[in-house]
Amino acid sequence: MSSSVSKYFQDKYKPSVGPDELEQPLYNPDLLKKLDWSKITHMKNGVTSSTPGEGLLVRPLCKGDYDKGFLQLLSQLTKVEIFPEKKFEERFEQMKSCRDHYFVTVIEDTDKGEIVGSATLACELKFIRGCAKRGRLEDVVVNNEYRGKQLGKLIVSTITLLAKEVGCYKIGLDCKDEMKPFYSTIGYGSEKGNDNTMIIRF
Ligand code: 16G
Repeated sequence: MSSSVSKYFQDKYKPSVGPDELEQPLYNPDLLKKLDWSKITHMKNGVTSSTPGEGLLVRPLCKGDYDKGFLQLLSQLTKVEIFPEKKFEERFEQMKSCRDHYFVTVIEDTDKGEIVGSATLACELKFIRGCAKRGRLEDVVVNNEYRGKQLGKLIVSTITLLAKEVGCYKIGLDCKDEMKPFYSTIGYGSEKGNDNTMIIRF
């Protein structure tokens, strides 16, 4: 790559593709600049998506992130096969072609050039509530070695604010029971009489 993804975003932070095709962001990074952190009280030391901490960068997933340990990070959440880069690029393009639907957002350790946190906002278009949009918080993961830096709260709050910014009327999530206390510190909670997630696994 002629310059790193992180340098590109730090220096320019603009939506066009980078000097190398691999630097393509999944969605317009300007969206992250619009997030309103003013009402967020659970982050300490002024940490936001624009000021994530020394050597860290919050940005959209990029096509070149296959080489930055993105799949390896996801494998800390659930089963992930490490498939070839071509397959990653195909899935990336599929997601990108569903305009305004997938907002995979990552935290990069820019010193190491490694993805250390990730979460996805998936938007579902509906006919109800005047053709509303519902957000889903998916695939939240932070590298175990980066505990204690508020990165979990940072990535989840970023996705929550992003959902608001793109016009979702609500955002929800499924998680393991043990994670409920964590999400409740960030404003997520059960609704009375509406607290059931039911699934069939295939
Ligand atoms: C968790 C994730 C979900 C992910 C699933 C994978 C959050 C908030 N929830 O429930 O997004 O897809 O784990 O587990 O990140 P599975 O592979 O067993 O379905």
